[in-house]
Amino acid sequence: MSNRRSTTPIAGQKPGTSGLRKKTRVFAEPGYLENFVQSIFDAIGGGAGKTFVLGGDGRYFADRAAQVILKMAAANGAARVIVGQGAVLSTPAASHLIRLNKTDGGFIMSASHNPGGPEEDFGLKFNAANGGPAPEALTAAMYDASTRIAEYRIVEAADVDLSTTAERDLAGMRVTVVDPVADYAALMETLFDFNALRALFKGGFRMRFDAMNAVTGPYAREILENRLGAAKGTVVHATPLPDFGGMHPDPNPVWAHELMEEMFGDTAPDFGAASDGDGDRNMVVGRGIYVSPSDSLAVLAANAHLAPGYKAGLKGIARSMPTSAAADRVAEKLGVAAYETPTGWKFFGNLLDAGRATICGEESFGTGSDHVREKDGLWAVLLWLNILAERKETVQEILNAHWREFGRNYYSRHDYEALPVDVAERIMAGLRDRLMALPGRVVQGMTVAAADDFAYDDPVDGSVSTGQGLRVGFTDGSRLVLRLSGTGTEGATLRLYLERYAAGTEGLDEDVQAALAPVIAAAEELAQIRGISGRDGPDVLT
Ligand code: VG1
Ligand code: CO
Repeated sequence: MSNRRSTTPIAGQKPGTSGLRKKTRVFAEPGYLENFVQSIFDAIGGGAGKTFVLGGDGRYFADRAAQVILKMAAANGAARVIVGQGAVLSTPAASHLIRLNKTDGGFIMSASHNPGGPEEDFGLKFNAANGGPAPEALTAAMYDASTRIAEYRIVEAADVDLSTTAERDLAGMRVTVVDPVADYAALMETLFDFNALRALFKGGFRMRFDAMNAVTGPYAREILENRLGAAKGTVVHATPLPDFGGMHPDPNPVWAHELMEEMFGDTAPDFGAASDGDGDRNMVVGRGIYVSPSDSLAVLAANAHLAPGYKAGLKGIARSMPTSAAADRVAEKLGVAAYETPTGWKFFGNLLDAGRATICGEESFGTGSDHVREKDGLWAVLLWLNILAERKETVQEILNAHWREFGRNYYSRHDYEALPVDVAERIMAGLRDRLMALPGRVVQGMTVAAADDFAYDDPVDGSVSTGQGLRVGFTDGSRLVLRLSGTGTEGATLRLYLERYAAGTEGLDEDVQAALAPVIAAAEELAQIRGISGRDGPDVLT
């Protein structure tokens, strides 16, 4: 029987900030997943003779999607697919397997921090041979293919047993089912001083890692509890569940509130951390102190040399545009280059491949390095632990010292979720139209220094990405940025990013929202988010 099935294009298969994300029921519609997977094969020049990695965060529908992807890989002539047992792989672990096995790329089934379940979200993204998310040119080619598709290929075969590690065969294609954790854990052992970390825990150091019923549970248990000797029970919500147990696996103070309560309570351990659905994000909390992701990036960059994997120093530091400039100050001090890229990890790939940057980060709880080509939640936690072990100080002491040395970039993101698309676009258009006239104007006592719609010229391949966020900078270093989310599946989410710099040594201990009050007021004056949307305030504040 022929492997070819005729089909017609389905509208809207356009990958966003990180792959294609839709409601699960949309992905489950007949032909939806098949069309997109074939569009990926078409965009990469076919699958013949190639090797791929396959895995995901274990969310609802992933078990069925994995079988479809395997059967389509076989029909497209792939030689081999390396699959995480149970079709599970964290995003950084998938990136590592792509690189370790020198494969042609990988399929990651995840909608990351979006909730999972039949009524929630599913997603699929393709990573290239460098282990990183497909760059814009490739995602554009996928979308283009999806608008012209006429047939897809799939073999008729029984489902492949993915429940145990083994070599299997699917219509002549090798399927290698691997332990999702082993190679990743081995990589971590090469980067961090596991002896020092074992000594730290042996000395009574206590931590809580909230895996939020998502993919990092088995990784964190193996590394923190089994290899490093952290007390049993250090990892909570450690079993990945298809609906994340109803949790919203987004590691921020709002969704990881259980961890926040623990860390601000009387019996708080020394260190707390949480991760997202697919394991690439991290939130870090000290006893009684929350570490903003932008500060975390800066502290990690400033102290990375304390971990064995980075003792030679950093080649450069890259951050996404809306991320605070705290990391730039570290780069300046270290005498290395600082890069500012659009939102989304795909823009760091070229800098990492070219050896221009070692550490990268985003304000959205993402940090990583050149060890893989994705952000990596557990990596960030281990680097923090390595730094704590070496400096023998608390998180609070380390942050205080950092701010005294570099000054403090007060920072917050205000999200307005599920706005009607036309309302969100009206707000964006209103500010965009006023940008040109803003320089020199005084708003809330601050003078606008520059205002633009961010465009990125990739210094490695010369590609240009426009329309990446509206930014207004003030002469005192304050800044506001407005952009639309590219990961949501319902309406439009508007993100307002706010920043104010305090050089110190006075004024380093203010309440963040209070410190940002003039910038918040300036944003409302210039963009009228509340005015136009009729909302009282943001839904989520990080
Ligand atoms: C969000 C974050 C962005 C991150 C992306 C994927 O995108 O802002 O920094 O790279 O999610 O992260 P957006 O377009 O919604 O702002 V993940 O952990 O969802 O893969
Ligand atoms: Co994620």
